[in-house]
Amino acid sequence: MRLDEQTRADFPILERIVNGHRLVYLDSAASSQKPRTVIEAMSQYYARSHANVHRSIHTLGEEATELYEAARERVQRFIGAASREEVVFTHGTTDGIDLLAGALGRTLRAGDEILITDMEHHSNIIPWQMAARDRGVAIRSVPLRPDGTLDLDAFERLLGPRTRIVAFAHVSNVLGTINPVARMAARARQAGAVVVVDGAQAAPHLSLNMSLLDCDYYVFSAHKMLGPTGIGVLWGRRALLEALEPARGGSEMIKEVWIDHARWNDLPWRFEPGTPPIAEAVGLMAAIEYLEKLGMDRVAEHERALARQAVEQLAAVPGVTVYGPPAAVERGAVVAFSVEGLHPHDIAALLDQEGIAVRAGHHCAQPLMRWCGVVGTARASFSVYSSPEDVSLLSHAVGALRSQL
Ligand code: 7TS
Repeated sequence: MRLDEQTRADFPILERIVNGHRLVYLDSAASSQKPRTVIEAMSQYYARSHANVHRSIHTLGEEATELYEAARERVQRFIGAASREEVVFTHGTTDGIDLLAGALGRTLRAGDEILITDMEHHSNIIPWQMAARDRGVAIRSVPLRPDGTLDLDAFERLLGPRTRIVAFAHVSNVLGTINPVARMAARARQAGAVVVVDGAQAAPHLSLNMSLLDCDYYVFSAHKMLGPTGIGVLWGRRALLEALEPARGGSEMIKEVWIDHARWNDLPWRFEPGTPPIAEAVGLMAAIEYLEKLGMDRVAEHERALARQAVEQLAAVPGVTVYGPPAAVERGAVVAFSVEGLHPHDIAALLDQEGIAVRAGHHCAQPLMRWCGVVGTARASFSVYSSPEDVSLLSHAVGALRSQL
């Protein structure tokens, strides 16, 4: 059975009728929909076990703490991390990069460089700009080749003795390009830089193993991988996390506090100040269980086939430009496109009339939009419940838009 046929009934929102049509949800890269098991796990948690974690010894406090830490272990196994101490809960990808930029930023000196790429989401640009600001630190960026892949020769040239941090996306949220993380990370680490990978668009779709990726830090969000909003994961190599001075403080991230100084708590809690997203951790655990039951290899294969179909069908519509690597190249579960003579927002608004949800705009990647030579694009993106019929409906609807012009 096809993956979408198996999963569709698990997602109550897909029963919705939008503007008189069956909902065709093609905006999973912005945020995926949630299976019933995730919704129920969170509701059960609130109905039965809620209390704050790591502070109360009463029964509910213990139960909530056990669930929260069980979620951490589930994440650890899902991403092939060496230990649970390496798994820090954040509020999402942006928050994870921001946490790192705040902490790593303190170690930067005038003349140091941060190397990013021209395909980054603003969440992997702005925190580094903030870390560089007022410190005399320069930001460099790896350009793209015409096919939408990174120019790896330029990457080699840009890597130098001053490069302290290299930060890049595993999968582009616009082009769908899958970057060679292990190869780039190995080179950057050889050059003495710390490697931060933005996995927001990879974690929902690819089988991950931190020991194979060879980077130092890896961040992602639960809400793009069938889980709830408000929680994300920062994975870091234990030795690096041990040495990293927290840049955010308060609450239970300490062991002992005096009026003028404090001793930090053990890993990973020293990076989790304040009451964490507990119900969200429970939801994320349910999302991972759901994905693991399907099998990440099967998920990747399903979404790859949909991306290929979308690239082929959309590119065949007259006046449509598809961005990113060609159909034959393995790519992530997003396909950005534009239609000659139509503003991306009009494309999205007209498709919405047919019940088809796509995102339009700059996708929080304005430098990349400049490279594409446009102010924005439309973008279709896929998840486990997306079907070949959804993609065909999209390409027919896009074709019809063109003929109405
Ligand atoms: N990095 C990448 C590559 C992303 O695609 C996104 C979100 C983020 C970081 C930020 O994630 P957040 O969970 O902290 O918001 N991308 C998109 C998108 O493509 N459309 O809407 C959000």
